[in-house]
Amino acid sequence: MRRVVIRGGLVVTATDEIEADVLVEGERVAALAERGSDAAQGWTADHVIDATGKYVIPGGVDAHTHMELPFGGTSASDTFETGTRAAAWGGTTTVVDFAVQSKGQALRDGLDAWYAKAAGHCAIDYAFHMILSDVTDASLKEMDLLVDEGITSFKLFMAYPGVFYSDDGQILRAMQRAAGNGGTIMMHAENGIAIDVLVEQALAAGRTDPRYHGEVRKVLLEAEATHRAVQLARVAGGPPLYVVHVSAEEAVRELAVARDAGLPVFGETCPQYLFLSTDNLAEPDFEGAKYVCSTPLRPREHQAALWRGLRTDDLQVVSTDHCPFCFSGQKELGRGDFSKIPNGIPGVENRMDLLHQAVVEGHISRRRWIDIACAAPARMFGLYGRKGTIAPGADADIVVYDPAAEQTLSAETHHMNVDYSAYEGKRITGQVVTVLSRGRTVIDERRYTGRAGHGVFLPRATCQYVN
Ligand code: DUC
Ligand code: ZN
Ligand code: ZN
Ligand code: ZN
Repeated sequence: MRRVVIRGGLVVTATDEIEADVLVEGERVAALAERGSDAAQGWTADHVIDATGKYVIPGGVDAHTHMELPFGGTSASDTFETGTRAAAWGGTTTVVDFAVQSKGQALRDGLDAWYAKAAGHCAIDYAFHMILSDVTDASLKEMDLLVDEGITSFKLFMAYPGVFYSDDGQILRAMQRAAGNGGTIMMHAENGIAIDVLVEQALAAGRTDPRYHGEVRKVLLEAEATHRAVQLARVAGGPPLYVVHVSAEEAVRELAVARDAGLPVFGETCPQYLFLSTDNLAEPDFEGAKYVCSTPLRPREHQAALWRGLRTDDLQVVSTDHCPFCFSGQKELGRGDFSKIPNGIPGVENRMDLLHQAVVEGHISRRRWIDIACAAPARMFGLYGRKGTIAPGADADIVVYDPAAEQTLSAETHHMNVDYSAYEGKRITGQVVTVLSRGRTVIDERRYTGRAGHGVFLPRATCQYVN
């Protein structure tokens, strides 16, 4: 078995910071030992990685990506091959993508289509959530089978009437089923029925620019939907409820109230809500379209509440909602009608760096960085033990991170298959140097050495997150 030793770094996990060397045997972490200890000195290795002056951190777990998602008459521009390669460049070694059930389709068929898209193409390991867009007696029964297969989380939409939308009765039924089979309910919490009325009124009044996307998708309609989701989950018998892409202070408050009451309610936010704002949506010459996603970007004042939520554990996870569409030819479909701009922002490559920048700027601690980006998402979605930490027996998904390197984010240098960066020109202190995925070096001192097809499908346990 190949033995790799990573020497001289500061190992940072969600719970510890230790000056330790790490021994990898084959695909797993075999041991950690204090730097300079007899144990560490005694290790022989086929390959030694010098991590002096660097952090040694677990590979990132991005629990929210949309590779190749069909949306608004087009399709997200990253394939599993290009998207997972970009993830590796950014220090992420696991993605959990969303398989889609279309209206009228069996869950089995939607899921099999996703296995087919991903199998043999991924540079890093991957798992799936299942989007439910047609809650019927048949699909409720299928949920149980999926849980047994390691697809243990189900996303429902209170938004997008006619596409992904479920009404309150369907949501309640899916939640009841999850309460029985151990599944987690993920919720896109926006009142899409009300939003569609406001969209129609805005367009009729000639308000067609990208910034109106932000104006019609009101904070109150996110907060209302979040509140309703929490109450429905309680009525259903309390399956774990994970609210995705929380963007607004008022929504964080709803989660905090639920968590203070001891409910298994969780929240995710994304880098775009922490670093971008409605100012971006208002950029001239239709450039605002680059920042159209749902939930939408909010006025800058909301960011403080999101950072606070991450510190107080009212929000547990930062994922990307990576859903890239090129400006040219894709975002442009919405010129003259913001409702036709495909929704989504690219970011799978940028998450670990942006959150390290947040450490540098004092928003979160170093350990909290690893918690929200690695450990908590692994626990939340039943991957902990294998993913999200550096410990004997865990998969050797390890990043050597240089906290002092300076870089500038740009579409010219990123590896995502999209023609713009939402963070163009942003200066970041910190950079990924080397990445191991199950013991294999996929980034070697900023050279890509990975391979499409190295990544394997990860069946998941049910939620392991303990409040
Ligand atoms: N939001 C997005 O921005 N894109 C895809 C789906 C979603 O809910
Ligand atoms: Zn969503
Ligand atoms: Zn999403
Ligand atoms: Zn090397």
